[in-house]
Parts: sequence; C-alpha cells; structure tokens
Amino acid sequence: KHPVDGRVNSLVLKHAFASTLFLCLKLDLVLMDTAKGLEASGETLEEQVKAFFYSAPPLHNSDEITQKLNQFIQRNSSPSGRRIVCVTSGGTTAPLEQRCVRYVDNFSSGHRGATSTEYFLKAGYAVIFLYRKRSFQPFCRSLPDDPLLECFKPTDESNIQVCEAYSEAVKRAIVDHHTAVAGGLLLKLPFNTIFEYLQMLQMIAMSMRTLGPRAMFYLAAAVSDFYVPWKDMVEHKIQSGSHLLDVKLVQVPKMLSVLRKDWAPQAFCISFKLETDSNILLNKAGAALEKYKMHAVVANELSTRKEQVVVVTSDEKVTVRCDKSKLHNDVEDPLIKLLSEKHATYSEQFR
Ligand code: 9Z3
Repeated sequence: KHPVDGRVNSLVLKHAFASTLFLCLKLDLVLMDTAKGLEASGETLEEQVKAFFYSAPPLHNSDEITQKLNQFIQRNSSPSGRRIVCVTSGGTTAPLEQRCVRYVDNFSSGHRGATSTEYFLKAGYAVIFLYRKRSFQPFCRSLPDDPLLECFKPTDESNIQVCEAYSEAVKRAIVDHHTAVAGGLLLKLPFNTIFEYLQMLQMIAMSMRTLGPRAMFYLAAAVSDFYVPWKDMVEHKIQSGSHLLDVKLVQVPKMLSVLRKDWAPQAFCISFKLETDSNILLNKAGAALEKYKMHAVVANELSTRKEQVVVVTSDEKVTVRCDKSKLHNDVEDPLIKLLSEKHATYSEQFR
C-alpha cells in the first residue's frame, strides 16, 4: 500500500522461471513519490510523460497494430456507426532487468475486463480488448483452467473429440468468439509490460479520436504505479551475491489526465478504483473522478468486487449489484447497461 496516497499496489515479485530455489535477496524497494520527485527534479507532468515514452523500448509490432486499429475503426465507423469501447484488462508488469527474468506485477486476473467485453458486445459496441497475455479471455470463463487438456480426449491415434461434459461450453465459446472476431466487432491486442501497455493505449486513443464522443475507454486494467526507467535498468539478470538489492522505482506519470486532455478529449472515460478498506473507497473514487476528470469512476473493494461496485459520477453514486436470481449473475451485466446509458446521454450533448 502506497504510504502517501493509500493506493493499493500489490507488488508481487515474480520469478519468470519455475524454480524451487528461493530468491535469497532482500528487495529494498525505494518508491519515489511523484510530488517529491517532481519538486526535486522540477519536471512537469508533460516532461515526465515525454521522458516515459522516450525511454520506453519501442514496440516491435507497432506497424501491425496501427494497421489493425485503422481497419477496425474504419469498419465500424460508417455514418450510422457503432459505438466503440476500449476495454483494458489484467495487470501490467514493471521489469527489473532489460533482459527480464524478474518483474513487479499488479494484481488482476482479467476477469472484469473479459466479462465486461462480452456485455459490451451484447450492448451493440465494437470492442478493442487491450489485455495482459495469459489473463482471462472473453467467452472462455466457463471453461476449465486447462481447456485443451481437460475438454478434449483422444478417440484413436489421429482423432480427438470434445468430452461430453464440456461440449456445450466449448461450442458456445468458439462460436461466440468467432462471431465477434470474424464479424469485425472484437479486436484483441496483448501486452505484458507497463511500457507496452501505455504505448498501445496511446496508439488506440489517437486512432479513436476521429470517433469523438462515440468512443469510450473502460480502464479496468491494474496499471503499475511504479517502474524502473529503461535507461536506469540493468541489462542482465540481477545476481544474487549480495543480501540487499537496491531497486529505485519512480512513479509512472498519470496518463489518465493525458488521455482525457490530449489523446481523446471527447471520449467517454471510465476508470476503476480498487481498495481493500471499504471506509476509504468512495472518497478515493471521488478524488480520482475530480483529479483525472473522468466521466465515471467504478469503485470496487477487493473481496466483494464480483458481487457489487459503486459507479461514482459528479452528481450521484449508484450501487450496482449482481442479480443472484439469474443463472449468469455477473455484476458486469447491470454495470455495462448503466454505463452504456450514461454514454448515450453524454453523446447526445454533442448533437
Ligand atoms: C480494478 O479495480 C478491477 O475491477 C480489478 C478487477 C483489477 C479489481 P480482476 O481482473 O479484478 O477481475 O481479477 N481495476 C483498476 C485497478 C487500479 O489499479 N486502479 C487504480 C487505482 O485504484 C487507478 S488506474 O488507483
């Protein structure tokens, strides 16, 4: 938990290899607060943003991403065009080495983003799904953890078939996913690191600018608050000779403000606020709404996030709960209905 603003920042030090060895290092994380860092360096937010992008390793497939984005947006932009939402999902990593073996991770399974994507598609949106590799995927929630090995069985040397218990779930997942992707309504773009995530978010936002208020950002990804700037990062795997590992993490510039102000000023923007202490959740959400000029902030508490959320806007706080009497009782069902209505009202102002 960040000592200054109380933000939940689940720092999970992961070893990229399955290893039975303990990581025998004391990791002394020095978190540099932006306010103090800014004072000391005299850097404005604009300069920080520039420095972040300047130092970030360029995406190896940026031409391919641009092409996919342009095609997707053009396809969904006819005069009577659909509304398009960018759903971000999963946690970003902050690498500790350039040839990364270890990294700091943010908690998020991607369940919120994947489920919301399904409901946005149902509500008539086209969806750009910016997701952490190997996190939950739309339409696959009812499949077991290892679908390939658990849903299929060999019948003879050269044939496999779907196990009876999963045949309906597998068919639904494949058909719904294929319909959305082949129909040009779902574009999936994967990321791993905070560097990839923010560069891709910027590319998406810039290409959605032409949509004006028809665009929505639904920022459910858990984004690193701290990172090691690329230029300060060691190239090779950190060696475990010493008992103390000093890593200086600096605060990631607040891109929500930049998104609202510069990248997509007319888009309808929703961010999420996650806390473990329900007593501070709504105040924190209200503060984020104001500070980043979001149109709504979805407040959720870690342990109840699948049952209820509160949508905080400048004039109300609406509690949204899942309907336990329904078979598929996802909280995202009423949540997306509510946000879609709010988005429609917002777009009306531009007519
Ligand atoms: C959320 O609050 C998401 O709802 C969850 C979803 C990550 C809790 P899961 O992926 O969980 O279904 O397992 N996302 C945003 C979390 C976040 O980092 N918010 C920042 C903050 O709270 C603002 S961008 O300060």
